[in-house]
Amino acid sequence: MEVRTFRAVTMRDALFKVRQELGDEAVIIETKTESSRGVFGLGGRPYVEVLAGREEPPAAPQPAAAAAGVYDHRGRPAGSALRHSIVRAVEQQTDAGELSKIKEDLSWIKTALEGISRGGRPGLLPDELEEAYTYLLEQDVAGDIARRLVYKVQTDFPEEQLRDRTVIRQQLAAVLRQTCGRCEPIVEHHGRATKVAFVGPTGVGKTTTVAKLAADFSLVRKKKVAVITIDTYRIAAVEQLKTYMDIMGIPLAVVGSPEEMPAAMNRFSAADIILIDTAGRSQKDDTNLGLLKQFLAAAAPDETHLVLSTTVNYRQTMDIIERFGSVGVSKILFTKLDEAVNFGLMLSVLAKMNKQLSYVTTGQSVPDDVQPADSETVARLVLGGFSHG
Ligand SMILES: Nc1nc2c(ncn2[C@@H]2O[C@H](COP(=O)(O)OP(=O)(O)OP(=O)(O)O)[C@@H](O)[C@H]2O)c(=O)[nH]1
Ligand SMILES: [Mg+2]
Repeated sequence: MEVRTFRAVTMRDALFKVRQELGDEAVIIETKTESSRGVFGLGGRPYVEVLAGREEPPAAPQPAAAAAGVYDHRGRPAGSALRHSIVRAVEQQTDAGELSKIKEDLSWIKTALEGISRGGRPGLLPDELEEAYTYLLEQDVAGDIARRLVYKVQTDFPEEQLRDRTVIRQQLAAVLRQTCGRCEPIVEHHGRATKVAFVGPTGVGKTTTVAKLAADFSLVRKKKVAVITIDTYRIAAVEQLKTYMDIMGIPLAVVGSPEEMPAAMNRFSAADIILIDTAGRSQKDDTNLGLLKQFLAAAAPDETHLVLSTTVNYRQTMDIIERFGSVGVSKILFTKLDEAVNFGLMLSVLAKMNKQLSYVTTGQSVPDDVQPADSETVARLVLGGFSHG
Protein backbone atom coordinates (compact mmCIF):
# COMPACT_ATOMS: atom_id res chain seq x y z
CA MET A 1 0.00 0.00 0.00
CA GLU A 2 1.24 3.46 -0.83
CA VAL A 3 1.13 5.48 2.39
CA ARG A 4 1.48 9.25 2.51
CA THR A 5 1.13 12.07 4.98
CA PHE A 6 -1.05 15.10 4.24
CA ARG A 7 -1.03 18.28 6.28
CA ALA A 8 -3.45 21.17 6.18
CA VAL A 9 -4.99 23.81 8.38
CA THR A 10 -8.32 22.02 8.51
CA MET A 11 -9.43 18.42 8.24
CA ARG A 12 -11.54 19.43 5.29
CA ASP A 13 -8.45 20.67 3.39
CA ALA A 14 -6.45 17.59 4.32
CA LEU A 15 -9.19 15.22 3.13
CA PHE A 16 -9.55 17.21 -0.05
CA LYS A 17 -5.83 16.73 -0.73
CA VAL A 18 -6.10 13.01 0.10
CA ARG A 19 -8.93 12.60 -2.34
CA GLN A 20 -7.23 14.68 -5.03
CA GLU A 21 -3.97 12.79 -4.82
CA LEU A 22 -4.94 9.25 -3.84
CA GLY A 23 -8.45 9.10 -5.27
CA ASP A 24 -11.67 7.78 -3.82
CA GLU A 25 -10.16 4.48 -2.71
CA ALA A 26 -7.90 6.21 -0.21
CA VAL A 27 -7.86 4.71 3.27
CA ILE A 28 -7.38 7.03 6.20
CA ILE A 29 -4.94 5.36 8.57
CA GLU A 30 -4.58 8.06 11.19
CA THR A 31 -5.64 11.65 11.81
CA LYS A 32 -4.24 13.96 14.42
CA THR A 33 -4.24 17.61 15.32
CA GLU A 34 -0.93 19.31 15.97
CA SER A 35 -0.55 22.65 17.58
CA SER A 36 3.07 23.63 17.09
CA ARG A 37 3.22 27.16 15.88
CA GLY A 38 4.48 28.53 12.65
CA VAL A 39 5.49 25.26 11.03
CA PHE A 40 4.79 24.21 7.48
CA GLY A 41 4.03 27.79 6.62
CA LEU A 42 0.59 27.57 8.15
CA GLY A 43 0.84 30.87 9.96
CA GLY A 44 1.14 29.52 13.47
CA ARG A 45 -2.31 27.89 13.65
CA PRO A 46 -3.08 24.35 14.71
CA TYR A 47 -3.00 22.03 11.75
CA VAL A 48 -4.15 18.53 11.06
CA GLU A 49 -2.09 15.66 9.80
CA VAL A 50 -3.69 12.78 7.93
CA LEU A 51 -1.87 9.55 7.21
CA ALA A 52 -3.55 7.98 4.21
CA GLY A 53 -2.87 5.08 1.90
CA ARG A 54 -4.14 3.68 -1.35
CA GLU A 55 -4.93 -0.01 -1.73
CA GLU A 56 -5.18 -0.09 -5.50
CA PRO A 57 -3.85 1.99 -8.42
CA PRO A 58 -5.72 5.20 -9.11
CA ALA A 59 -8.85 4.85 -11.15
CA ALA A 60 -9.19 6.36 -14.62
CA PRO A 61 -9.45 10.16 -14.59
CA GLN A 62 -12.87 11.33 -13.57
CA PRO A 63 -15.13 13.25 -15.90
CA ALA A 64 -14.95 16.93 -15.14
CA ALA A 65 -18.56 17.12 -13.94
CA ALA A 66 -18.01 14.36 -11.38
CA ALA A 67 -14.72 15.83 -10.20
CA ALA A 68 -16.41 19.16 -9.69
CA GLY A 69 -19.29 18.00 -7.65
CA VAL A 70 -22.07 15.65 -6.97
CA TYR A 71 -21.22 12.22 -8.47
CA ASP A 72 -17.97 10.34 -8.84
CA HIS A 73 -16.80 8.23 -11.78
CA ARG A 74 -18.70 5.19 -10.51
CA GLY A 75 -21.94 7.08 -10.25
CA ARG A 76 -21.83 7.23 -6.46
CA PRO A 77 -22.23 10.46 -4.55
CA ALA A 78 -18.81 12.10 -4.44
CA GLY A 79 -16.92 11.35 -1.27
CA SER A 80 -18.90 8.21 -0.47
CA ALA A 81 -16.05 5.78 -1.13
CA LEU A 82 -13.69 7.89 0.93
CA ARG A 83 -16.30 8.02 3.65
CA HIS A 84 -16.58 4.23 3.61
CA SER A 85 -12.80 3.96 3.73
CA ILE A 86 -12.75 6.17 6.79
CA VAL A 87 -15.44 4.07 8.44
CA ARG A 88 -13.41 0.93 7.65
CA ALA A 89 -10.22 2.47 9.00
CA VAL A 90 -11.99 3.66 12.12
CA GLU A 91 -13.58 0.26 12.70
CA GLN A 92 -10.19 -1.40 12.46
CA GLN A 93 -8.73 0.98 15.02
CA THR A 94 -11.64 1.01 17.40
CA ASP A 95 -10.94 0.48 21.03
CA ALA A 96 -13.97 0.56 23.32
CA GLY A 97 -12.78 3.49 25.40
CA GLU A 98 -12.10 5.59 22.31
CA LEU A 99 -15.39 4.83 20.61
CA SER A 100 -17.32 7.93 21.54
CA LYS A 101 -14.39 10.20 20.70
CA ILE A 102 -14.01 8.53 17.31
CA LYS A 103 -17.74 8.81 16.65
CA GLU A 104 -17.52 12.50 17.42
CA ASP A 105 -14.53 12.99 15.09
CA LEU A 106 -16.25 10.94 12.42
CA SER A 107 -19.34 13.06 12.59
CA TRP A 108 -17.45 16.24 11.77
CA ILE A 109 -15.32 14.52 9.13
CA LYS A 110 -18.63 13.55 7.53
CA THR A 111 -19.83 17.12 7.80
CA ALA A 112 -16.65 18.26 6.06
CA LEU A 113 -17.04 15.66 3.32
CA GLU A 114 -20.65 16.61 2.78
CA GLY A 115 -19.50 20.18 2.31
CA ILE A 116 -17.06 19.03 -0.38
CA SER A 117 -19.59 16.84 -2.16
CA ARG A 118 -22.10 19.70 -2.16
CA GLY A 119 -19.60 21.58 -4.29
CA GLY A 120 -18.45 24.00 -1.60
CA ARG A 121 -15.14 25.73 -2.01
CA PRO A 122 -12.89 23.13 -0.45
CA GLY A 123 -10.41 24.43 2.03
CA LEU A 124 -11.64 27.99 1.90
CA LEU A 125 -13.77 29.65 4.50
CA PRO A 126 -15.41 32.97 3.73
CA ASP A 127 -13.32 35.71 5.39
CA GLU A 128 -15.97 36.39 8.01
CA LEU A 129 -16.14 32.72 9.03
CA GLU A 130 -12.36 32.52 9.01
CA GLU A 131 -12.41 35.44 11.46
CA ALA A 132 -14.88 33.55 13.65
CA TYR A 133 -12.63 30.50 13.58
CA THR A 134 -9.56 32.55 14.53
CA TYR A 135 -11.57 34.25 17.27
CA LEU A 136 -12.61 30.89 18.77
CA LEU A 137 -8.97 29.75 18.79
CA GLU A 138 -8.00 32.98 20.55
CA GLN A 139 -10.61 32.17 23.18
CA ASP A 140 -8.75 28.88 23.70
CA VAL A 141 -11.52 26.78 22.25
CA ALA A 142 -9.82 23.47 21.35
CA GLY A 143 -8.83 23.39 17.64
CA ASP A 144 -11.01 20.41 16.70
CA ILE A 145 -14.05 21.89 18.46
CA ALA A 146 -13.53 25.31 16.83
CA ARG A 147 -13.35 23.69 13.40
CA ARG A 148 -16.45 21.63 14.03
CA LEU A 149 -18.41 24.70 15.15
CA VAL A 150 -17.37 26.70 12.12
CA TYR A 151 -18.12 23.83 9.70
CA LYS A 152 -21.55 23.49 11.21
CA VAL A 153 -22.25 27.15 10.51
CA GLN A 154 -20.79 26.83 7.02
CA THR A 155 -22.78 23.76 6.06
CA ASP A 156 -26.06 25.07 7.50
CA PHE A 157 -26.05 28.33 5.55
CA PRO A 158 -25.73 29.32 1.90
CA GLU A 159 -22.42 31.01 1.23
CA GLU A 160 -23.91 34.44 0.43
CA GLN A 161 -25.38 34.66 3.95
CA LEU A 162 -22.00 33.90 5.44
CA ARG A 163 -20.79 37.33 4.34
CA ASP A 164 -22.95 38.82 7.07
CA ARG A 165 -21.29 38.99 10.48
CA THR A 166 -24.61 39.29 12.30
CA VAL A 167 -25.84 36.05 10.72
CA ILE A 168 -22.58 34.33 11.57
CA ARG A 169 -22.68 35.54 15.14
CA GLN A 170 -26.29 34.46 15.65
CA GLN A 171 -25.71 31.09 14.08
CA LEU A 172 -22.46 30.55 15.96
CA ALA A 173 -24.24 31.42 19.22
CA ALA A 174 -26.90 28.82 18.41
CA VAL A 175 -24.26 26.19 17.64
CA LEU A 176 -22.42 27.07 20.86
CA ARG A 177 -25.61 26.73 22.91
CA GLN A 178 -26.25 23.37 21.28
CA THR A 179 -22.67 22.28 22.03
CA CYS A 180 -23.02 23.24 25.71
CA GLY A 181 -26.14 21.16 25.91
CA ARG A 182 -28.75 21.49 28.63
CA CYS A 183 -27.43 22.83 31.92
CA GLU A 184 -28.87 21.41 35.11
CA PRO A 185 -28.36 22.48 38.73
CA ILE A 186 -28.86 20.04 41.62
CA VAL A 187 -32.07 18.05 41.17
CA GLU A 188 -33.81 17.50 44.48
CA HIS A 189 -35.46 14.19 45.28
CA HIS A 190 -38.47 14.93 47.40
CA GLY A 191 -39.28 12.69 50.33
CA ARG A 192 -35.67 11.75 51.01
CA ALA A 193 -32.29 13.43 51.41
CA THR A 194 -30.64 14.34 48.11
CA LYS A 195 -26.91 13.62 48.34
CA VAL A 196 -24.49 15.65 46.24
CA ALA A 197 -20.70 15.22 46.25
CA PHE A 198 -18.11 17.69 44.95
CA VAL A 199 -14.78 16.37 43.69
CA GLY A 200 -11.88 17.96 41.89
CA PRO A 201 -8.27 19.03 42.16
CA THR A 202 -6.75 21.10 44.95
CA GLY A 203 -7.67 24.73 45.30
CA VAL A 204 -10.33 24.94 42.60
CA GLY A 205 -12.97 26.11 45.09
CA LYS A 206 -14.83 22.97 46.21
CA THR A 207 -15.17 23.97 49.86
CA THR A 208 -16.10 27.56 49.04
CA THR A 209 -18.71 26.32 46.55
CA VAL A 210 -20.17 23.87 49.10
CA ALA A 211 -20.47 26.77 51.56
CA LYS A 212 -22.16 28.96 48.92
CA LEU A 213 -24.64 26.25 47.91
CA ALA A 214 -25.33 25.32 51.54
CA ALA A 215 -26.19 28.97 52.18
CA ASP A 216 -28.40 29.18 49.11
CA PHE A 217 -30.40 26.03 49.91
CA SER A 218 -30.65 26.87 53.59
CA LEU A 219 -31.11 30.64 53.76
CA VAL A 220 -32.81 31.36 50.43
CA ARG A 221 -34.79 28.18 49.76
CA LYS A 222 -35.37 27.29 53.41
CA LYS A 223 -34.28 23.68 52.97
CA LYS A 224 -32.88 21.48 55.70
CA VAL A 225 -29.21 21.28 54.71
CA ALA A 226 -26.41 19.13 56.16
CA VAL A 227 -22.77 19.07 55.11
CA ILE A 228 -20.29 16.20 55.29
CA THR A 229 -16.60 16.71 54.73
CA ILE A 230 -14.15 13.95 54.00
CA ASP A 231 -11.34 16.47 53.88
CA THR A 232 -9.57 15.11 56.92
CA TYR A 233 -6.05 15.77 55.73
CA ARG A 234 -5.82 19.30 56.96
CA ILE A 235 -7.25 20.73 60.14
CA ALA A 236 -7.39 24.16 58.50
CA ALA A 237 -9.65 22.88 55.74
CA VAL A 238 -12.15 21.44 58.23
CA GLU A 239 -12.01 24.64 60.27
CA GLN A 240 -12.74 26.70 57.17
CA LEU A 241 -15.94 24.78 56.51
CA LYS A 242 -16.90 24.60 60.19
CA THR A 243 -16.72 28.37 60.49
CA TYR A 244 -19.15 28.86 57.58
CA MET A 245 -21.52 26.18 58.84
CA ASP A 246 -21.53 27.53 62.41
CA ILE A 247 -22.42 30.99 61.15
CA MET A 248 -25.34 29.58 59.15
CA GLY A 249 -26.41 27.03 61.78
CA ILE A 250 -25.91 24.13 59.37
CA PRO A 251 -24.80 20.77 60.85
CA LEU A 252 -21.42 19.47 59.70
CA ALA A 253 -20.02 15.94 60.04
CA VAL A 254 -16.34 15.13 59.52
CA VAL A 255 -16.03 11.62 58.15
CA GLY A 256 -12.58 10.05 58.58
CA SER A 257 -13.07 6.74 56.79
CA PRO A 258 -15.56 5.14 54.38
CA GLU A 259 -16.80 2.97 57.29
CA GLU A 260 -17.95 6.10 59.15
CA MET A 261 -20.06 7.29 56.23
CA PRO A 262 -23.27 5.31 56.97
CA ALA A 263 -23.46 6.75 60.51
CA ALA A 264 -23.15 10.30 59.15
CA MET A 265 -25.84 9.61 56.56
CA ASN A 266 -28.14 8.23 59.26
CA ARG A 267 -27.56 11.28 61.38
CA PHE A 268 -28.70 13.49 58.51
CA SER A 269 -31.48 11.29 57.19
CA ALA A 270 -34.08 13.98 57.90
CA ALA A 271 -32.23 16.58 55.80
CA ASP A 272 -33.53 17.70 52.40
CA ILE A 273 -30.06 17.95 50.98
CA ILE A 274 -26.64 16.65 52.04
CA LEU A 275 -23.61 18.32 50.44
CA ILE A 276 -20.38 16.31 50.55
CA ASP A 277 -17.05 18.16 50.34
CA THR A 278 -13.95 16.13 49.44
CA ALA A 279 -10.20 16.60 49.67
CA GLY A 280 -8.55 17.95 46.59
CA ARG A 281 -5.21 16.18 46.79
CA SER A 282 -6.54 12.99 45.37
CA GLN A 283 -6.07 13.38 41.65
CA LYS A 284 -2.28 13.31 41.80
CA ASP A 285 -1.99 9.84 43.15
CA ASP A 286 -3.95 6.73 42.49
CA THR A 287 -4.11 5.65 46.15
CA ASN A 288 -5.91 8.84 47.10
CA LEU A 289 -8.22 8.51 44.12
CA GLY A 290 -8.95 4.94 45.16
CA LEU A 291 -9.78 6.15 48.66
CA LEU A 292 -12.01 8.88 47.27
CA LYS A 293 -13.86 6.21 45.31
CA GLN A 294 -14.40 4.20 48.49
CA PHE A 295 -15.78 7.25 50.31
CA LEU A 296 -18.12 7.94 47.41
CA ALA A 297 -19.23 4.32 47.19
CA ALA A 298 -20.13 4.48 50.89
CA ALA A 299 -21.97 7.79 50.44
CA ALA A 300 -23.80 6.72 47.23
CA PRO A 301 -24.42 10.31 46.10
CA ASP A 302 -27.27 11.11 43.71
CA GLU A 303 -24.94 13.47 41.86
CA THR A 304 -21.18 13.97 41.77
CA HIS A 305 -20.04 17.35 40.46
CA LEU A 306 -16.52 17.65 39.09
CA VAL A 307 -15.32 21.11 40.09
CA LEU A 308 -12.99 22.70 37.53
CA SER A 309 -11.39 26.11 37.50
CA THR A 310 -11.62 28.33 34.41
CA THR A 311 -8.11 29.57 35.23
CA VAL A 312 -6.51 26.18 34.48
CA ASN A 313 -5.40 25.46 30.92
CA TYR A 314 -7.04 23.00 28.55
CA ARG A 315 -4.35 20.34 28.62
CA GLN A 316 -4.23 20.20 32.44
CA THR A 317 -8.01 20.21 32.58
CA MET A 318 -8.28 17.25 30.21
CA ASP A 319 -5.74 15.43 32.37
CA ILE A 320 -7.83 16.15 35.47
CA ILE A 321 -10.99 14.97 33.71
CA GLU A 322 -9.30 11.73 32.73
CA ARG A 323 -8.08 11.08 36.26
CA PHE A 324 -11.42 11.84 37.85
CA GLY A 325 -13.32 9.88 35.22
CA SER A 326 -12.98 6.77 37.35
CA VAL A 327 -14.88 8.22 40.32
CA GLY A 328 -18.13 8.53 38.36
CA VAL A 329 -18.73 12.20 37.61
CA SER A 330 -22.27 13.22 36.69
CA LYS A 331 -22.03 17.01 36.25
CA ILE A 332 -19.44 19.74 35.72
CA LEU A 333 -19.13 22.88 37.83
CA PHE A 334 -16.85 25.74 36.77
CA THR A 335 -15.31 28.14 39.28
CA LYS A 336 -13.41 31.44 39.16
CA LEU A 337 -15.11 32.89 36.11
CA ASP A 338 -14.17 36.28 37.57
CA GLU A 339 -10.49 35.41 37.09
CA ALA A 340 -10.76 33.69 33.72
CA VAL A 341 -8.84 35.21 30.80
CA ASN A 342 -11.38 33.70 28.40
CA PHE A 343 -14.11 31.06 28.35
CA GLY A 344 -13.20 28.68 25.56
CA LEU A 345 -12.18 26.05 28.10
CA MET A 346 -15.75 25.69 29.32
CA LEU A 347 -17.04 25.11 25.82
CA SER A 348 -14.30 22.63 24.94
CA VAL A 349 -14.85 20.61 28.12
CA LEU A 350 -18.61 20.48 27.64
CA ALA A 351 -18.21 19.50 23.99
CA LYS A 352 -15.81 16.70 24.87
CA MET A 353 -17.41 15.41 28.03
CA ASN A 354 -21.07 15.27 27.23
CA LYS A 355 -21.94 16.14 30.85
CA GLN A 356 -24.26 18.82 32.09
CA LEU A 357 -22.92 22.05 33.50
CA SER A 358 -24.49 22.66 36.92
CA TYR A 359 -23.24 25.94 38.40
CA VAL A 360 -20.63 28.60 37.80
CA THR A 361 -18.93 30.63 40.50
CA THR A 362 -17.81 34.18 40.04
CA GLY A 363 -15.88 35.24 43.13
CA GLN A 364 -14.77 34.45 46.66
CA SER A 365 -17.80 35.82 48.42
CA VAL A 366 -19.95 33.34 50.33
CA PRO A 367 -22.89 33.08 49.70
CA ASP A 368 -23.27 35.46 46.74
CA ASP A 369 -20.88 34.33 44.03
CA VAL A 370 -22.55 31.21 42.67
CA GLN A 371 -25.29 30.81 40.08
CA PRO A 372 -26.97 28.01 38.16
CA ALA A 373 -25.36 27.69 34.75
CA ASP A 374 -27.13 28.20 31.45
CA SER A 375 -25.92 27.61 27.92
CA GLU A 376 -27.03 31.07 26.80
CA THR A 377 -24.58 32.65 29.24
CA VAL A 378 -21.75 30.32 28.23
CA ALA A 379 -22.32 31.16 24.53
CA ARG A 380 -22.43 34.87 25.35
CA LEU A 381 -19.23 34.68 27.41
CA VAL A 382 -17.35 32.82 24.67
CA LEU A 383 -18.58 35.12 21.91
CA GLY A 384 -18.29 38.28 24.03
CA GLY A 385 -15.56 39.91 21.98
CA PHE A 386 -16.71 38.72 18.57
CA SER A 387 -18.13 41.98 17.29
CA HIS A 388 -21.08 42.53 15.01
CA GLY A 389 -18.69 44.18 12.63
N1 LIG B 1 -11.71 34.49 42.38
C1 LIG B 1 -12.35 33.42 42.84
N2 LIG B 1 -11.81 32.71 43.85
C2 LIG B 1 -12.48 31.63 44.30
C3 LIG B 1 -13.70 31.20 43.73
N3 LIG B 1 -14.10 30.07 44.39
C4 LIG B 1 -13.15 29.82 45.31
N4 LIG B 1 -12.17 30.75 45.27
C5 LIG B 1 -10.96 30.86 46.09
O1 LIG B 1 -10.10 29.79 45.78
C6 LIG B 1 -9.33 29.42 46.93
C7 LIG B 1 -9.46 27.92 47.16
O2 LIG B 1 -10.80 27.64 47.48
P1 LIG B 1 -11.24 26.34 48.28
O3 LIG B 1 -12.72 26.37 48.36
O4 LIG B 1 -10.51 26.20 49.56
O5 LIG B 1 -10.74 25.24 47.26
P2 LIG B 1 -10.82 23.65 47.43
O6 LIG B 1 -11.12 23.11 46.11
O7 LIG B 1 -11.74 23.30 48.53
O8 LIG B 1 -9.33 23.36 47.81
P3 LIG B 1 -8.78 22.02 48.52
O9 LIG B 1 -9.66 21.72 49.68
O10 LIG B 1 -7.39 22.41 48.91
O11 LIG B 1 -8.78 20.97 47.51
C8 LIG B 1 -9.88 30.26 48.07
O12 LIG B 1 -9.03 31.36 48.25
C9 LIG B 1 -11.25 30.71 47.58
O13 LIG B 1 -11.66 31.93 48.13
C10 LIG B 1 -14.25 31.98 42.66
O14 LIG B 1 -15.30 31.69 42.06
N5 LIG B 1 -13.52 33.06 42.24
MG1 LIG C 1 -11.44 22.23 50.30
